[in-house]
Parts: sequence; structure tokens; C-alpha cells
Amino acid sequence: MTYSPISIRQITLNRLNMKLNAPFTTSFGTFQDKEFYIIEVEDEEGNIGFGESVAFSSPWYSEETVKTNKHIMEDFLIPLLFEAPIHHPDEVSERFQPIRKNNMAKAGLEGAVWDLYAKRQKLPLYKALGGNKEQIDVGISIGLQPTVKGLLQLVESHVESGYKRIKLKIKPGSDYDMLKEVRREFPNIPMMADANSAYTLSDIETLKKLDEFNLTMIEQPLSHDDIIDHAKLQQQLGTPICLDESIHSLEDARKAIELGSCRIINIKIGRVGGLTEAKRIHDYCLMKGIPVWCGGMLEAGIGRAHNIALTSLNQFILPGDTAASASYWERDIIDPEVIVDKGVIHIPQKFGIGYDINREALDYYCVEKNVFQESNYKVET
Ligand code: OSB
Ligand code: MG
Repeated sequence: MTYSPISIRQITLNRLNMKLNAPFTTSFGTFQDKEFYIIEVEDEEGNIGFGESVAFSSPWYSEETVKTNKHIMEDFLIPLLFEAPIHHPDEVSERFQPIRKNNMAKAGLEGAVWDLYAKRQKLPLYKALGGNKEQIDVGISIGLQPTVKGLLQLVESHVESGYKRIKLKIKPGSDYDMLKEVRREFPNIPMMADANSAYTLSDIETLKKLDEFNLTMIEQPLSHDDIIDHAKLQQQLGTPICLDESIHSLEDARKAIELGSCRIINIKIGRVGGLTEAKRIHDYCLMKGIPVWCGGMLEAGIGRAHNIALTSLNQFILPGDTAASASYWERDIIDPEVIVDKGVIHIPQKFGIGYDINREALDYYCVEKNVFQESNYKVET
């Protein structure tokens, strides 16, 4: 394989604002639109890699926001990328290591370097990561709905279009009765629930009753920063617990698995600081026999493409949340958009993330652009 270090010459931060087709409600709040960064990393030959930073505008899901992403990328991470050439994308997370946390800011830049690397190697990103699936099974996450009737209609339409599992958001007061109605209408579909940290151990009786519904898992029932109480809860539940918010690294995954805090892990590239760390968690879970799946952050096309590539790895045995572009956006920023055919995404074979960038759409949604040049960061000699 050809091999030459990547010299990054220019990095562009595009801030985009896109309106969701429909509001998306979780136990912690409602999203109407999404503001985020699309990151372009350009090398000495003019190749460009693309990344998407997935933080939201408000620190509800995690402490990072669109603004903290900008601060950390601009003032700390971008200068580190300009410091020296990069031989392999795995070096990026190492180089970012002195900067604590801020995983979504790190992952946005690292993802762009992975895309650039794959393009230089003339490989689709999924192959550069070591994946070998041709297609992946996907599910869909449905937000909290104002009425059960409306929810049942949504579930029906997604089941009919072939999604491989349905994820329903729950919170106290919108859990047992709601799930019971959905289960009655759809006795056999693979179904799971995501609480986004809305419960405490004092709700254990409610959570135990959910065992009735044969859910494939319950995602993050307890606090975003807990693994102790989740272990206590898992001992009392028949339904497997899946951790989302609590897992930020391979170390977090190891501790949660050792404690018995979960039986399944949701891997989100942004939450764990990039594809390299996501792959390490995947490899560890493969060794431990823990199934993983790829979570979502209401991404636009570039983030979605990274999720698809990651999901090509073998231990992603459960369908993830990477649904079709059209379920979120009137028009996505990639060409073609992500299409789901009977619950399946065919992994694109083009080099890098596998999708072209729709520049016209990107410019349409772009509200601010900042360009950083390596020549301005050169140490004077
Ligand atoms: O917990 O997975 C989550 C959306 C926003 C914030 C957190 C979550 C979600 C979802 C939807 O469940 C994921 C998606 O469809 O991209
Ligand atoms: Mg979740």
C-alpha cells in the first residue's frame, strides 16, 4: 500500500443550520433544528476530508455545545493538527490526548482526517476501518409523541418501510402504558426503549414492569454519569441494559462491562472522541461477547456516512439508529442521500466516506465559515 504522511494545509469550519422535518422530543427536551460544524481538512495535494461535529446547541445530552466545539477546535485542536504531518488517523486521538474530554470537537476533526486518509489510500472508509460488510441493517428512533394514536401511526409506517427495529423514547409518565399499547398493536416487532437518563433507582418497580414487553434492551435508564446504579438495576431486570450517555471511552466501556452495568453498548463516534476510539471499544466488546450498535445524533449526511462506515465492523450485530436522510431533512448535504431499502443500507464503495458532498446544499445551510491555514501556525525559525 502506498504510504506518505499527510500534511494538513488548511482546515475550514462551516457552521450549518438545518431544520428538522419534524420536531424530535426526548426526555430532556425537543429539537426543532440542528446547528453543527462541517469540517474540511485539506492536504498538500488538495484532497479534502470531511467530518461532522455532532454536539447540540444546548448542553442537554452532554456538556458540549456548538460553541464549545468551535472554541476547542479553533484554540486547541486545529493548532495540534498543523504541528506535524500525520502518518495514520490513529495518531490524531493520541495528539489530542493532552486536551481533556471535548470528545465531539475531537471526533469532528478526526473523522475528517479518516476520510482524507481513506481517499489518499484509494479505499472506501469502511474498508480503511477494517469493515467487510456490503450492507448494514438499521432501525429508527422515534421521539416522544403528543398522542399514542400518532405514535402508533408512526410505528406502523416505519415497520411497513422495513426498519429492522423500532426505538421508542420514554420518560416517567410516558412509559408502561404507552409501550403496552404499541406492543398490543405490534406483538412481534423488535422494539426497544431509550430513557436518556430520566429515571433513578427509586423507579425500579416501573422499570421492572417493562420486562413484560420483551424489549431487546432499555437504553440509559439512569443518570448520564452513572455505572454503579445501572449495575444494581441490571441485576433486577430481565431486559438487557444498553449504555449510551455513560460511555466516553474504552476505559468507561471496560468498567461498565466488568461491573455488569450493561449487556449492550451504544457506540456514538462523537461521544467517544472519534473513529479510532469507537473501533477500540468495538474490538473490546467483540472480545467480551458484548453486542454493540451505532447510535445517532440527528446527523446530517456526513456524520451519517461515518456512522455507516463504522457499522460495517463485525460486532455491530444489532441494528443502529442510522435512518434515511429523508426522515430528518428536506434536503441532505450529500449526494446521493442515505437511502434505506427494506431496513438495509448498501454501503457505498466510493473512496473515503463514500458519498459526494452537495456543495450547493452545504452553502445553502452554511451560516458562518472560518478558514485556518497551516502557514499562519508555523513556528518562527
Ligand atoms: O439518545 O440516542 C439518543 C437524539 C438526540 C439525542 C440523543 C439521542 C437521540 C436519538 C435519535 O435517539 C438518534 C438519531 O436518530 O440520530
Ligand atoms: Mg440514547
